[in-house]
Amino acid sequence: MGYTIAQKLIAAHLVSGEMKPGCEVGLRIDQTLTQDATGTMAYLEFEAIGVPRVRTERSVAYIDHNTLQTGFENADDHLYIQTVCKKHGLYFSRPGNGICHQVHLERFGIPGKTLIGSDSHTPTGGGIGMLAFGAGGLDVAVAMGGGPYYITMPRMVLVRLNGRLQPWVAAKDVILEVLRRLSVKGGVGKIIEYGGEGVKTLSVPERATITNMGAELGASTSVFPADEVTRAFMKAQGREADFTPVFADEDAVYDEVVEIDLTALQPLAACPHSPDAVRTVRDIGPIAVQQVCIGSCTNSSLQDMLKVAAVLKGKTVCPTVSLSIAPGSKQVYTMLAQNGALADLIAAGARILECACGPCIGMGQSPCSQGVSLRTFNRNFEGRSGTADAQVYLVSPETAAASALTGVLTDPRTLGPMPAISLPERFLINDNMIEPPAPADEAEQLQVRRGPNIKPFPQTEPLRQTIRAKVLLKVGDNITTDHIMPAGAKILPLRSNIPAISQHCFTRCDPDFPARCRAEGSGIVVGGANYGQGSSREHAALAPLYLGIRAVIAKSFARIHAANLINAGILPLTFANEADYDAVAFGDELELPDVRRRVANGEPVVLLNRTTGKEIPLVSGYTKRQTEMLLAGGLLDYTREHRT
Ligand code: MIC
Ligand code: SF4
Repeated sequence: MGYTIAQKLIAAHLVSGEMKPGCEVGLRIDQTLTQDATGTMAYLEFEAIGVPRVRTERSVAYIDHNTLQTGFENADDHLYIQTVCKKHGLYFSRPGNGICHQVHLERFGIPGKTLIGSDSHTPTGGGIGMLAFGAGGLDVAVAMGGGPYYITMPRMVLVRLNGRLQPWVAAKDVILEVLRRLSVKGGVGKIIEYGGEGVKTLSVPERATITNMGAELGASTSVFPADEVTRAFMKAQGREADFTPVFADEDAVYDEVVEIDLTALQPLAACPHSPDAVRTVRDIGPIAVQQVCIGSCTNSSLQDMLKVAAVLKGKTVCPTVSLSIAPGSKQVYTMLAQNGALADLIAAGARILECACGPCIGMGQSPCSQGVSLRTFNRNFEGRSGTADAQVYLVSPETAAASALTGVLTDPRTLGPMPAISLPERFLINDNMIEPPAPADEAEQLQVRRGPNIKPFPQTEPLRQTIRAKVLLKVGDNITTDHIMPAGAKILPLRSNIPAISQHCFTRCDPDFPARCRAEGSGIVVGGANYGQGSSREHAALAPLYLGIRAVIAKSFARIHAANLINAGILPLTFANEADYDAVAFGDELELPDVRRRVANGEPVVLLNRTTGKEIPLVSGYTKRQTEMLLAGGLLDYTREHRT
C-alpha cells in the first residue's frame, strides 16, 4: 500500500510511535518559526530549557504582529527577540520585512521538510510541500532545543481538484468551499492533502492561500505536492537548489475523498462570525460595506496585490468605504513599488499599511460601530477586529477590490473581463532585513535585552492528588482562543507579561472572570464542542494557569489548544457522554477525586458534582508522555526533568 504525501513526510521524520491513526507520533523538526506575539514567551521558555544554540536546520523569528508601538512594550519585545536570536543561533526577520508565513514561504521554506511555528497558520508552508504545523510556544521551544514534536497520527483526506478556476474566482473561494463543506470542525484529527488535475493550474501563492486557511478547518495541517509549479516558484526566489519533488504514491490510500470542480466555483464569502458560514457573494447580495481590508498571511502575495491594483487602476474607492492594503512582505512591497502597481493603489485612494498582520489581529483599522468589513483574511470571529459589533466577511482579493469600488458587496464577475496581470520570472531578492545569528564563539558574550514588561513564565505545580474547585465559567460550543485570550492593539503588548494579560482572560465572555478567579484561588472551566479553536496562542492556557484554573472540561477540544493546556499543566477532560454537559452549572462545586493516581495509572477520571451529588464519567485519553507532563506540572518541568 502506498503512502500519501503526509505519510511519506511523517515516515521520513519519525522518531517515535506507530503511524496508525490515533497513535502519538514524535517527529524530527527541521525548521521552526515564531512571530513576536507568541515569540517572546517561546524564547523565555527556550532560555528556561537552557540549550545554548538552536539545534534545528533553520529557525527564524519574525516581527509582524505587534508592530503598533503605542508604548514601550512592543519595541522592547522586538529587541528582546532580536538579541535572543543573535545569541542563540536564529535568523531574525526585522519589523518591516513582512508577515512570517509569507516571508517564510519566499525565503526559507523547503519542500519535504518539517516546520513548526508558534502560529496556527504555519501550514501555509504546505503550499510548497512542507509538512508544517502550528504549535504552542513551548512545543516550538522544545523543537528548537532539538526535541521532537508530537502529534496524534491523523487520518488522511484527499481534496481532489478538477478543472480550472474561472476568471474572477480565486484560491480563496476554493478554501471557502472546503470550509462550507467540512465546517470549522471538519478537519479535526486529519491532514488535508490536495491532488488531482486542478493542482497544476494553481500557483504557489494560490496553494498557500488554501493551506493557510486549512487552519480554520481544525485540520492538523494541509499539504500540496511539490511539482514543476513549485520548482518554478523556488527558482524565481533564487532557491531552485532547495527544490525536491514531493508527491503521493499512485496507490496512496485516503480515509476520505472530497471532489471539487474548480470550474464550477463561484465567488464566496464567509459571513459573520465564523469562517465556515459560507455563502455565494451573489446570494448574500449587495449589502453596504464600510470597510475593505486586503492583506494578511492568507492573501498578501504579489499575485494578489497585482490583481487588486489592476482592478483599482484609474478608479476611485467608493466615498463610503475605507480601503486598507497591507502587502505581505518587503519583497512584495518593493516589487509593487517598482512596477508602478503601488502608485495605482495609492491613486485609487487605498490606505497603504506596513507589511504586517495589522487589522487581521486588531492592530489598528478597527471598523466603525456595526460596520460591515470585507477582509481577505482567514478569521472573522466576533470582536476580533477590535469593534465588538462589527460584521466581518471573509472574501477573495477580487471580491474585496470590486466591492471597494462599488461600496456594496459585489460579485467581481459583474465588472466585465478580468484585467490580465503578469508575474515576474524572478522575484526581487534582497534579504537585508534578515539578520543572521552571531557565530557560536562570539555568542556567549552577547547580552539579551529584557524590557520591564517582560515577566517570567508563570509558576506551575505538580498535579494535585485530588482537585476540588468551583465552575468559574461555563461556555458553549466553538469557543475560540480569541474569546479566551483576546488580542487587539491594547492587549497584545502584554503578551510577555502573563500576570498583566491574565486580567483580560475571558473578559469577552464574562468581564468578572479574572476577579472571580482571584477571589477563589482555583477553578474549573466548562466548555462545549471544539473548545479553543483558532489560534495557537499558548496565552489562552498560560493566563488560565496563572488565574488558578486546574482543569477544563469540555465536549471536545481543538488540537493545538488541548496540547497547550497539557503543556501548561492544566487537565483537558472531555465528557464521556456529551449530555453531561448539562449536569454541571456555573458555580457548582466540583471534585476530581484521586485524579493524580487515576491519570498516572491511565484509569478513567470521574467528576463528582458536589452541588448535585451526581458522578460524571470523563475521558482523559492522555498518552504516556502527556501523562508524565501533567504529573510534572507541564512541559517545561517535564523537559527539565528529561533534559539530556
Ligand atoms: C491569529 O491569527 O490568531 C494569530 C494572532 O496569528 C495567532 C497567534 C497569536 O495569537 O499570537 C495564531 O493564529 O496562532
Ligand atoms: Fe498574522 Fe492574521 Fe496571519 Fe495570524 S492570521 S499570522 S494575525 S496575518
